[in-house]
Amino acid sequence: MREIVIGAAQMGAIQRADTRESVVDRMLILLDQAKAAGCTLVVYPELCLTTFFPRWYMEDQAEVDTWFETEMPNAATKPLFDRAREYGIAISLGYAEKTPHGRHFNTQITTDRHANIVGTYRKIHLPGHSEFDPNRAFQHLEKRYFEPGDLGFPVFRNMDTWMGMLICNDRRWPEAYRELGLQGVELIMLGYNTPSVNSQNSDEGPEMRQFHSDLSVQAGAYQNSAWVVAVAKAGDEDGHQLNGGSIIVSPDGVIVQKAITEGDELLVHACDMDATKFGKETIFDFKRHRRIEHYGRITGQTGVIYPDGTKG
Ligand code: ING
Repeated sequence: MREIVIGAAQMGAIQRADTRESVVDRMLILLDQAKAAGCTLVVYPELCLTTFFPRWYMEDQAEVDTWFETEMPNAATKPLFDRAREYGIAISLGYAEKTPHGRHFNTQITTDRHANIVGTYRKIHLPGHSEFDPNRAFQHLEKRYFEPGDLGFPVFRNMDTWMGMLICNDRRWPEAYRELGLQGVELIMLGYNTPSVNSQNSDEGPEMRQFHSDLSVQAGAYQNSAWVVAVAKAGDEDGHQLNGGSIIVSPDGVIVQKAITEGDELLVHACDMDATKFGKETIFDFKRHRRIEHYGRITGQTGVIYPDGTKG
C-alpha cells in the first residue's frame, strides 16, 4: 500500500499590510501541526504568501511586482523550506512568480521530502479581466497581472506517486484534470482563492460558490480516478470575503475531509495511492473506453460554433 498522510493546510485571510514573514510564521505553525499528525506532505493554497492582490487595480508595474517572488525559496520562505526538510515533509504552495526574464505567472510548486522542488505548474485558466471594470462589485484582474501558464499540465514522480497540480479556476475545467489523467496522475494538488460572492451576480452567494467548487473537484477526482486536495485561502481580506471549504477528495469522488472554519486549519487524511487503481483499470480505463475520433471539438475550437455555423 502506497500511503501518503496528506495535510491540507487551509489559510485564513492575509491582509494587504501583512508581511510575508508573518504569513510564513502561520505556515510554520500549520507545518508543526502536520508533523505532529504524522503528515509527509502538506499542501498550501494559491498565492499563499500575500493577500489576493488581483482584487486591486494597479497601473504602476513596480507596485505590481512587489506582490511577486523572484526566486523560490527566498529569504521569506527559507524558514519554511528548512523546517520541511528537517521534518522530512514534502510541501506544495502557490505564489506569484516573476521569472528572471521578467514574465509573470500564478505558480504552484511541489517539493520532495528533502525540500527540493520537483514540480512546477503555472496557472493556465486565468479568470477575470485585464482592465478596470466599473460594473463589477470588485475587481478580479488575474488577466492583467499574470500570463497564461507556459508549462502545460505536468505530471511528475514524487514519493512513489504520479503527482500533478492545478490552480483555482483550473479546477472548473474538466480538460485540465483529463490532461493530468491521461498521464496517469494519482494525486492532484490545487490551491484556490475564491471570492464568496460573484462580482457580476450578487445573487450567487457563498453557498452556491462552495457547491460549484466541491462539484468541480469531486467530478475531477472521480472522472480521473485520482486523489484531489483542494486548499483554500479563506476569510475576510480587507473587507473582501473568500470562501473556505478546503477538501480532500478520494478517487471515488468522495469528500473524506472538509474544513469547518474560515481560518488557518489543517485537514489530515491517510491517502492510499493504490486506491486509484480500480477506477483506472475499469470504468476509467481510458485506452479501452475513450473514443477520441469523436472529440475533435475539444481541442479544435475555443468557443461555441452552432450547427448552422454561427459563433456563440
Ligand atoms: N478565483 C475564482 C475561482 O475560479 C472564479 C474565480 C470564482 C471564477 C467563481 C468563476 C466563478 O475559484 C480564482 N483565483 O481563480
